[in-house]
Amino acid sequence: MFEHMNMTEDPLSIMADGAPAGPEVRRKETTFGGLRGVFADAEAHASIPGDRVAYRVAWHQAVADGTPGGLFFGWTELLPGVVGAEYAMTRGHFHARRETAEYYWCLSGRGLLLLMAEDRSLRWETMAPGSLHYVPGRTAHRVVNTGEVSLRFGACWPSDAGHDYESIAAEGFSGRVLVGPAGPLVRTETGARA
Ligand code: M6P
Ligand code: ZN
Repeated sequence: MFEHMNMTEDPLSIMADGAPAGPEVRRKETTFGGLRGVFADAEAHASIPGDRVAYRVAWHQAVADGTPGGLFFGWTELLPGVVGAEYAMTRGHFHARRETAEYYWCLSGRGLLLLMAEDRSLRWETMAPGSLHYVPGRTAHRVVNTGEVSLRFGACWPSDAGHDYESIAAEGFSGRVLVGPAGPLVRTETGARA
């Protein structure tokens, strides 16, 4: 008879909404107040209460940030919404260690994953339940919720990847996702594309 062999009191698990739970799981909420300068329409952004949650992240962090060889396992819930003509989105980032990659997978909702190379060339992938996305190294990534319900997605990235938000704060992404007459419209620096 094996009774609770190797079982810890407080195991790691994934909850019904896809979020990790258990020891070493951290959580962070990003409010609209913390996203100043991210949306094109500053006036529309200023009209949204600064304490309104834009998205929440939970991640399992078994090792210290920056440790080579480890992995972080994350989950993000991006609430639906529009700021001016632009859909709600994450801040987006390059990895501080530029060569490191990441997986994203969509759990619920609908959106677009913007992928911008260092030369600012932009492409995007549709996120829908079951979609899996490989973010290569040297590629900034941002998620846009183009639906009417929360967009929830999982993520897994190297524990030494780090986040570089400064490059995005300085230069932005080379395209924005706008509410178009027939659904989302991606407006790039070089022109509008559906
Ligand atoms: C995913 C991962 C995290 C990231 C989060 C929110 O869960 O990529 O590393 O922090 O999304 O994205 P951002 O950091 O761009 O706000
Ligand atoms: Zn990342």
